[in-house]
Amino acid sequence: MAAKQIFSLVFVRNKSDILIGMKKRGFGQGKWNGFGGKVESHETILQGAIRGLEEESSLKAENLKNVGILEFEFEGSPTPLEVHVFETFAYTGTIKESEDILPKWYNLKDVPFKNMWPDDELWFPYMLRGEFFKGKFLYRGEDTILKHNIEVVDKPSE
Ligand code: 6OG
Repeated sequence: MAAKQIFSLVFVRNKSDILIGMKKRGFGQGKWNGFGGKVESHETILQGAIRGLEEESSLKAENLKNVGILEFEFEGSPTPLEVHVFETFAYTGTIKESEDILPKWYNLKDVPFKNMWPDDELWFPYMLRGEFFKGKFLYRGEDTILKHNIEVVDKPSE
């Protein structure tokens, strides 16, 4: 099996709302998701998360908190994805649309799961409860989860 690809995924929140972005092109096109992307070899995962959020929304995060880890395998692909999920309630800057992403606030009661990666609906409740989670998903294409497992684990030390 090839080495994992490491990604960040950042959600900006306040008490009742969550900021997500519609991916306008590339992998995950047409889906709402958090912000982020591939972590580069010269940066830490946290640095990659801060950079990814800023590139895609123009916001600078303060106090990013790691809330969970997701591992995705795609049928027929040798390279799993390891996605490190972060949230922040504190940020500076003004939200701006980028070439790739259209950001939008949603009330937590109206999160558009039908237009998101199907795994989101399964692990969002852990994030919203503040439970550190580890999820594993096997996908067929972009829309079908063949197998999954989510567990609450101790948060790894940073
Ligand atoms: P860029 O292509 O924007 O990075 N990502 C996923 N997120 C969820 N919720 N489910 C998946 O199921 C995902 N696969 C990838 C990681 C892609 C962004 O999308 C996330 C990155 O934040 C398969 O550089």
